[in-house]
Amino acid sequence: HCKYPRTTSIIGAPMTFGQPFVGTDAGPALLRDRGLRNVLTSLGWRVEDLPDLDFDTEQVSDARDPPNARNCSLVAQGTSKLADTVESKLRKGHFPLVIGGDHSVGIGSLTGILRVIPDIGIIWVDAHADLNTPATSGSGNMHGMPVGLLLDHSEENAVDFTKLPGFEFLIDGPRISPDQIVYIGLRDIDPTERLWIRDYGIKAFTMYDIDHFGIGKVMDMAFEHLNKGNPNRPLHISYDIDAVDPLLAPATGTKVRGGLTYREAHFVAEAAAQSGNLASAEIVEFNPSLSDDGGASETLELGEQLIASFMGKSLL
Ligand code: 5AB
Ligand code: MN
Ligand code: MN
Ligand code: MN
Repeated sequence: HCKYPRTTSIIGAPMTFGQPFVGTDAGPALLRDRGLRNVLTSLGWRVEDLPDLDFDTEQVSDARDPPNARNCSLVAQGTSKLADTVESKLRKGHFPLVIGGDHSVGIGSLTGILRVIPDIGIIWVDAHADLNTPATSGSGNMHGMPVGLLLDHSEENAVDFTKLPGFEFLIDGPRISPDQIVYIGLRDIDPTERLWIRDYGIKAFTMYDIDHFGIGKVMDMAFEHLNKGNPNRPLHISYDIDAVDPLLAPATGTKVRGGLTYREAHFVAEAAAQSGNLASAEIVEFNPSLSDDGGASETLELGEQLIASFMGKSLL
């Protein structure tokens, strides 16, 4: 059903409000300056390089924003725009490539994708599960909630979106079923997240599993899970750069030691591309201001290379 050559739409989503640090808004511009467009064209893509979404706002956080969902009205405003953009690009047959921004942008990307492809299989590459809700989050930071907000919860865990100013668009929005997502690279999980991963039976490959089985076997098992019943199931990859070991990717806000090696990080991206089923992708959580210049450019260079890998660069 795809038209060749395929077109990818670069969607810059310079969101900072999902976490406390300024600087996560710099990702899209810096990756463009490095020559992202040429990386993609050299892989054979037609490229639509859109202007960054405008999340710049004079509006201060709504006074009704609850403390357990910080800056919720600003996150809602941005993610609602992003959802509409992703939806419209997918409807045109484009491949949305979302560049964050903090991981709260996942709320928008996933909502947009689910409106068009409700059955999308999701590969969530992250040190964290991002499965909190305002009721469970210890930090109130919404970059820890994209999966938690969109999951099709049991009644007792359901999120009350009427208490989250701006998020009315999620009240009747599409949801992720627990068997629709797999985690890769987890190593810092909050107590309720752990409980829910077990209770809902979400497929999760932690760093322990990667050490135990090797990344090749882990990705085989991830696809086996997602492709049960449909070998051609469309897939989305959400790549949080903090999945990678902080020695290789220091310019990010929530570093956790013991992450993916350089080759493991690439293997995950290459395997996603090799599946032939990738329909959209997102990479998030660069924060060049949280590292020295060397660390910042090293992290961005890695990000660019990972994008090349999941957009189809092969070694041979
Ligand atoms: B990230 C933590 N679970 O909820 C929380 O970087 C961290 O998008 C969230 O994965 C990390 O604040 C969010 C402790
Ligand atoms: Mn994340
Ligand atoms: Mn993370
Ligand atoms: Mn992070």
